[in-house]
Amino acid sequence: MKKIISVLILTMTLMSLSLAVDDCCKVGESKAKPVTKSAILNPGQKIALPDGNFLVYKFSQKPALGTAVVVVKIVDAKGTQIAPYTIRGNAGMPSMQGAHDSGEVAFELNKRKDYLLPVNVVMQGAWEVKIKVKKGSEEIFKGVVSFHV
Ligand SMILES: [Cu+2]
Repeated sequence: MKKIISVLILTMTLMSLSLAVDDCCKVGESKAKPVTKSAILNPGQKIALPDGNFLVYKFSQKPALGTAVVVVKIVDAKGTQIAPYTIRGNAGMPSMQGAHDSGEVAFELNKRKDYLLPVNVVMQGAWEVKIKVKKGSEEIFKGVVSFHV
């Protein structure tokens, strides 16, 4: 009889342990929701970000063979230019996957708080730049810039 009781106690202890493990992992999962959809970005178009700020992009000049510079500006609800994020871009030709991919590169800030990304356009055709915006460690936005040279 004593044996049965101790087995029961052991089983119950193990069950409560596994419940505790379940609880821990569910909490972890509900923390951050990754951004899944990429927005299509058009030059000059103001895109609303989830935290109330806005993103606008343009090229410094019409893209041609050579270096094309993507310029991203972030403005708050009052229209003041700010730079609260880390922005990264990955440029390449979608029809030639991997052939000229830049890899993910960080945009650099200038004094006006413009985020700048030089793209090495080595071939005529359709190009795209995939852009990711992070606030701290949280990814809050993904977008794609398409252009043709
Ligand atoms: Cu190519």
